[in-house]
Amino acid sequence: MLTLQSKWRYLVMILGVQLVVMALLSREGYHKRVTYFFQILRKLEASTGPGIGGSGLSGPSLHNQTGRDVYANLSLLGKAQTTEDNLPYCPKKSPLVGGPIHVTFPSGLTLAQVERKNPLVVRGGRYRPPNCEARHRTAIIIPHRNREHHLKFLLYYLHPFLQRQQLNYGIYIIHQEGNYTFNRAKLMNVGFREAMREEEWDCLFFHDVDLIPEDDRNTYICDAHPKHAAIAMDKFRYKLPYKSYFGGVSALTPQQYLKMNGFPNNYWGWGGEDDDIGVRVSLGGMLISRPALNVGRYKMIKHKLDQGNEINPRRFNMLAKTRHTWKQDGMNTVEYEIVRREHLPLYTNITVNIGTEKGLTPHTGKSQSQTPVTEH
Ligand code: UD2
Ligand code: MN
Repeated sequence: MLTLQSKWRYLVMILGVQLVVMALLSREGYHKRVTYFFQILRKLEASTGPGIGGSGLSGPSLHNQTGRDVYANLSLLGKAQTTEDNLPYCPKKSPLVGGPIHVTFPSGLTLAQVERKNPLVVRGGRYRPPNCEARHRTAIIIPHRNREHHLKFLLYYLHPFLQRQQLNYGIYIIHQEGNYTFNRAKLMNVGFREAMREEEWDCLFFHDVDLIPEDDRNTYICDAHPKHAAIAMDKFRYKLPYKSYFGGVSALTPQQYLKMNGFPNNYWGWGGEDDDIGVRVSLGGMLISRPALNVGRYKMIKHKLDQGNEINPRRFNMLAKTRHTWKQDGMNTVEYEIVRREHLPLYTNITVNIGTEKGLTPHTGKSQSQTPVTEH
């Protein structure tokens, strides 16, 4: 038999359990409704813009990876402010950053369209957050020749990606003039000097033109040690190919870059220079820092070996000597001649004559990095 008091206790308990169950159910319903709402919103956005789909450019996805449109959230950036004084610092973690990005390569994309989709990017491919003072200044250095098609896609993806990270950034294309053998690492040395000439960047990203980041959380800022960002690429089945690998996309502060005497100037043609750079990191007394495997993801636009970038047969012999050569060859010896510097709407183009392995420039014979820069 229950006493009156225990009856009451029993009733109150039942009522409490009911209340908890109701609260849980309604919460789940709320979640469902919100998720459903966002699904509809995403579908609408995919069919009417502001994504590529909206520009009538929707193309087949190369891989069926889920993720959102790279221009999602861009409208939340705010309007440009007229007064730039006394802006508060941006939050340490940008509220605009999402997760995986859906990467496709539509056939009809033009640079003019990329420009229209990035109204806050100014001449030279520069940007700073309109409503807050950026905590980081990052320069992207891209070695380039005959890859305009890839460049267009990279710009399409990189601009909104960097804006969502609330960075003060600039994009530099270092374009090798002429048809002589390509030299990726030397172009990076040129990019370093020429970018630092323009602004006190606190981080430089050395970036292949054909690698598209696939996750918003891959933050384009520097670490305490040189960072290798492209650790998971589709071409290597999203795994690191080997432990000391340093190719594709890497990031160094100016101090780190100078500590290892920059990159080598003497790797002409394809291969080896990325491993040399990796060795320099440890010769400079530093370690390699990396993002998480699910974040440092990239898609490489498929391509063949370029004409003028044939495999360098001497790369293994050269690599064996890096520990003896790194102080004699690098940032302290780079010689080049600036041919053109253009502040274009989506990037700064620096066309450079880097000569051949026999030395600088058969045609002008000038001596180089000291040559006055031509402004256009
Ligand atoms: C790998 C590395 C790359 C580099 C190269 C060897 C990856 C993802 N990348 O790339 O970092 O170490 O091997 O040199 O594994 N480029 C031009 N025009 C040319 C040739 C090259 O613009 O005619 C530039 C462009 O930015 C390109 C980069 O140099 O992305 C590397 O050349 P690649 O893409 O032909 O070499 P790949 O994919 O084997
Ligand atoms: Mn490539």
